[in-house]
Amino acid sequence: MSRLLETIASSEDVRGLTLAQLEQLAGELREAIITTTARTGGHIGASLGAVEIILALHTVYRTPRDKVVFDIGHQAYAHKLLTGRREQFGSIRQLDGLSGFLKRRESPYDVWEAGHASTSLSAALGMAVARDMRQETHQVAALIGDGALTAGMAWEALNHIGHLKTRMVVVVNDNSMSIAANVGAFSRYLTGLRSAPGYTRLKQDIEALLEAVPVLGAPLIRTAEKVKDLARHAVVPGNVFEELGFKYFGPVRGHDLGDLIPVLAHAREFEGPVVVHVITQKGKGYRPAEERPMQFHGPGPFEVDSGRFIKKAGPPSYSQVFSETLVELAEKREDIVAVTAAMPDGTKLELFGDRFPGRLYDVGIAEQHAVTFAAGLAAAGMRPVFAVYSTFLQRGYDQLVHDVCHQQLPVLFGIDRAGLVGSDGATHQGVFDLAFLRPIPNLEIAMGKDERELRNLVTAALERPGAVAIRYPRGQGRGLDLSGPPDPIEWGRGEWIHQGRDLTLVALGPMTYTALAARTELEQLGYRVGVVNARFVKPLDTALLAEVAASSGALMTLEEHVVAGGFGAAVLEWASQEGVSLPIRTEGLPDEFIDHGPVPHFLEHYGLTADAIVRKAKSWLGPVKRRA
Ligand SMILES: Cc1ncc(C[n+]2csc(CCOP(=O)(O)OP(=O)(O)O)c2C)c(N)n1
Repeated sequence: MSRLLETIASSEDVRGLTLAQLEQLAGELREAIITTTARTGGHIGASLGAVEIILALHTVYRTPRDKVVFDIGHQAYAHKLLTGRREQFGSIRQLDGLSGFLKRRESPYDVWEAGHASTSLSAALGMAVARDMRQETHQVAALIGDGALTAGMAWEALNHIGHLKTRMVVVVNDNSMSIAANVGAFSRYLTGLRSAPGYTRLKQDIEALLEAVPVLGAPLIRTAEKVKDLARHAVVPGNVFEELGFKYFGPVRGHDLGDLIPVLAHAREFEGPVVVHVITQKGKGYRPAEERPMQFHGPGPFEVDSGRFIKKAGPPSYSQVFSETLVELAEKREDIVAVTAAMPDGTKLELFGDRFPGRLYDVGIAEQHAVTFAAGLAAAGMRPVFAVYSTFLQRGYDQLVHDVCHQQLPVLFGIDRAGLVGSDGATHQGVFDLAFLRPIPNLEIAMGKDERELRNLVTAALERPGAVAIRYPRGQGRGLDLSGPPDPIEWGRGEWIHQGRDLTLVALGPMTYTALAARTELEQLGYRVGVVNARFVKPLDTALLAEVAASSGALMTLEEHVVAGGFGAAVLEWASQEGVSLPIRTEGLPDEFIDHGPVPHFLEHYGLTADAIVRKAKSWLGPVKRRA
């Protein structure tokens, strides 16, 4: 049997294949996804689960003329392989390689870009409305997971689509999983639909149809009219989608192309909005991923044969230290409650949940709700802690301003993955949080230089009267000893580690260690260099800054965050208000979206390594002045 994948240059080539060939191609796609992600890491579980859906979509829809919008885009590896990117596929998530999500500049088949969940329905509706306004005829489909359907944004779109009755197809990829097991009443509802009578009848009708039409592909699509009858039988009385104004087809077996293709073909021709409810298995076709779907959601490299992760052993991550500190504190305080928005594993709050199962709430992919839910808990006397990736907190901004800070409620935000994140790239960089948090009254913001300070800060933050945001980076800490009780922290005070007459490096978070390394080199060259570990962005330690300004010739701020609105900007605001004439230079990230690639590469590229800081300091300060 000759291989097919190498013969597919675009989705056009998929449309001429028979059912047997499509099934063969599904196997080849899986093989490519498994062997590549084993080397690069990536979203293998979701991508394996969506292989047949993607094949069926490209068979039935005239992509890219018909628009297929992928929610998040982490499940779209088969789509990349089928749309002219097979040869570059090995570069996925690597520097200058293919993105791990969709990218409009990568391909005309990528009609929408996302890394955050639940945008697909709104975007697809926008495209469908634009089509209708221009009197065009193509179809628009959105592929959304059951996890992404837990977000309010998806429901805002369903509400609007049902109201407009716009012609479009919503394919719900239901694998009962978000990253962890999916949660919520709607997830339970979807599970209930699986055993509804519509499923069996739909299946029987499809089988009858297939007996009449043995060869799949184009001929079958032309028989889509015959499939129309299926719709009548597939309606489940009282189905929530039907009540909202959609036609509901399903549930459909999502790894059976013989089921998927005729149903999608019929949905394509339907005049109004349609939901096709597809049942899939995350990790399908690779046993370790089927058995451990959470670990195989987005792993690093692994051995294909054993499914063992190739992970460097090392110190605990910042996320783990954050969660373990909460456990430590919660042993003595019953008011501490933890909240996660579908990330119990990534944030490591699962450790908290293991110890206190009744005190961890997973709200689903619902960051806005998570923030206001936490505000409600705080208003009723609890001490809620919401651990959330910096990038996903962007979703909960109004709730942070209006519900938490305006009411002066003591919610602790653990801002995980603050800074550069690496291979997830532009949609996931945690580099904007200081800029959007700093202007909010009644919010204090801190970042420790290492995991020991993170622990100290978390402990102190839970004694504060109002809201606190503590940033910490992705990845492992420095392996510091965390035995013994946390050290007391003087709230609002930075740490003046070294004094220096020529220049003081004022660093935020782990950049303090970079500053210390730069100082060592600069001192060897004869410069007198001070180092401050800022610790607090708000309140800013202005007393310390004033002392530094009085004793140092220049000041350079360092942060892994965009310069605009960041920590350095806070220092500049203070300096201008106080009339400080000291030369100040702010070092951080530029005003651009930073793509995927190794964090050290970008630190080098943007001049945030010790060597780069030495170079900048030398050229800024000029030659060493000889002193008497
Ligand atoms: C707003 C937002 N919050 C959290 C995430 C992290 N995240 C990425 S994939 C995922 C699970 C998505 O589940 P589902 O939509 O069912 O797709 P599946 O992976 O199961 O195919 C989550 C929580 C995200 N991408 N966006």
